[in-house]
Amino acid sequence: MPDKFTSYEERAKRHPNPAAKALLETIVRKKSNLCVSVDVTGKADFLNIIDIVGPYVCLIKTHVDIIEDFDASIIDRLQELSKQHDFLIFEDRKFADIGNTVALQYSSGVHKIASWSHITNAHPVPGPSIITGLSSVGKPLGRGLLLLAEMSTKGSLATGSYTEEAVKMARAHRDFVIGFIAQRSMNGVGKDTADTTDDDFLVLTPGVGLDSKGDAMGQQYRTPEEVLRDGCDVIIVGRGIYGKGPSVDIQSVREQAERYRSAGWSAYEKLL
Ligand code: 6AU
Repeated sequence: MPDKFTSYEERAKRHPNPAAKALLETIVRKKSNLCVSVDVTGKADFLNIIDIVGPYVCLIKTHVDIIEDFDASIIDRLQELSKQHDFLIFEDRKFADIGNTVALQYSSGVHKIASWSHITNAHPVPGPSIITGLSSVGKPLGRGLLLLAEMSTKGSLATGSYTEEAVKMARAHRDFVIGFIAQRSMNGVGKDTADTTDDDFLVLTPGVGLDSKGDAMGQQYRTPEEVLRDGCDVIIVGRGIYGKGPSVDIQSVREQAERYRSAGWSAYEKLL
């Protein structure tokens, strides 16, 4: 895989995990490798933005714990929009605890993430037991997990041997771990040369912006072209699309969503 560029279409055909397969198929069907990160705190803005960007994305990323007026109807509507506009859902929960605790956080509580989120993510810091815990809940439901192998922030500690160990953990749990939050392709990372196993990890990449290089809190942005060239598969864009608030300009959100979709797709086509 690392030495040969493979299309999303070919990868969809052979991917064993249902969530990864569905994501790759959606990318192909909609010609979109764009995931919009909807980091707003009001229910109305949250659902409005998703309704507007829905046609342009393969995936919607949520942080449901930041919604001030959260109730179960938000999830019902999110699921309706997911069917109507044909996108998958990724709750960016960043689990980071022992297996037993993350299994409860994933299945239960106010948000019941596993029941509606096709994909979620976890920090590898506790070791493989975090995968065992999440997999006990998510695998029977056909869900997929991403490990945070790298981060987009200045001074991130997720580098070097930490990143390599994360990839090794994923390799040992391919049935449930579908890839990474990272800044480049993770195929082949941490492998000894004798190991010929063929990696096909999805890489979803935050820290993407066309007009800005970062924010005042350590975020760093690269362009869709730069991240695709480095082997990333999905671009995650938040404020680049809906601005920094407080109010949301719906017409501009639509234009930016199409602009980023088109930039992400042309960057991919250049690699084919
Ligand atoms: O485009 P932004 O900067 O408005 O939003 C980026 C989104 C935020 C972060 O919580 C998330 O991406 N993120 C992540 C994820 C997805 O796990 C990891 C990371 O290293 N950097 C990052 O920004 O919702």
